Amino acid sequence: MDDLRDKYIGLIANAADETAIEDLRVQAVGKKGEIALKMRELGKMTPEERQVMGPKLNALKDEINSALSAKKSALADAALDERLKTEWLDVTLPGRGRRQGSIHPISQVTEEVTAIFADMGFAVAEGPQIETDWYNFDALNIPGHHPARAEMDTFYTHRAEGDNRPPHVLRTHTSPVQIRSMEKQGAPIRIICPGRVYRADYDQTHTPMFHQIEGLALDKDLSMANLKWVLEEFFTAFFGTEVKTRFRSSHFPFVEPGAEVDIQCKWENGSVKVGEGDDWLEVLGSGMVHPKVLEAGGIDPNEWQGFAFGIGIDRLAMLKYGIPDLRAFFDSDLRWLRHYGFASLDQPTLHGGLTR
Ligand code: 2U9
Repeated sequence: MDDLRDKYIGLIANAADETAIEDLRVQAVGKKGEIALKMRELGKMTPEERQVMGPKLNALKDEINSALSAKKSALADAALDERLKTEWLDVTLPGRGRRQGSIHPISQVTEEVTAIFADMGFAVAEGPQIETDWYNFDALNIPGHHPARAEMDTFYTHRAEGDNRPPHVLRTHTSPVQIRSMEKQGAPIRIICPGRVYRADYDQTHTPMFHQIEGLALDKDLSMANLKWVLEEFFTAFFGTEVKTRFRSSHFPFVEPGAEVDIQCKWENGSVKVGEGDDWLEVLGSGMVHPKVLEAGGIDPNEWQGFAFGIGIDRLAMLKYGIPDLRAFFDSDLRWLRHYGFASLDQPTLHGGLTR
């Protein structure tokens, strides 16, 4: 028994790793190990011998088990020490700074415009960017042969060969959203519809995708006077200074009468200042909703009437924040975004002030 003890205590002391320890455990105290074999021999002994050898064998088994677990944890400690030597971490080092994103001027201006119109009782409505030609054109009093269809440089989707239905279009304005809202909600209604629109055009002042906000107000007794007040109220809040407007008669198929609206401005060293001077800058189109358009939206033109307008958001952002080239809006250039972007906590509210 002493030989057995010396053998295993020695082997355990020299074990190189946890696998060796496990092998020794099986060999010494496992089910078919040496101690188990000795235990089996107890059966052949006299009761007196068994009384002496039984407790001795158990004590030896306990001693080997303790030596095994002591060696096992010593090996684990040594392995951890070895790792800590190479994998140490200096917790006093300063953290790595993370770059903060910024709010794109178009998102910022959309929020600003929305906050101003919300204050005048307008809710936000949204709709699909891929539209049927009925919602994008026919419902807006632009029938199939109308020259406005060609003028709008529309993007058409592809139809399978043999499918003769008119193709869907990428909406050329957000007006289909107003038609859908009239169908769903009826009158009275007061909504603004911000969103992406698409026209096949590309130069310094046009991109094939751009952003509009259109407004629609229908009630029993609305007139151009209400339209003028709403727009003047909007421009004054948006530019933070009183802005005069000029209405010029104009034609759009979806309104009658129609008007283009200019805002008061001054040109100074090649840049424009809104709300000062004697010059005029065209910024939006508007008018009283055409009776045929009301009918297309399921609304009785003998009972209801109202006004609508459309503004380019990108244009508004360029004007307010002095951004020169429209194309840079969509280049995803991080330097541009850092320069013209807004802090994410700088959310526009009427009470917090809309400008930086
Ligand atoms: C419905 C009825 C009438 C919205 C209108 C315009 C005139 C207009 C342009 C301004 C700048 C588009 O982004 S832009 O190039 N928009 O000139 N928009 S009236 O009239 C509507 C819309 C929907 C149901």
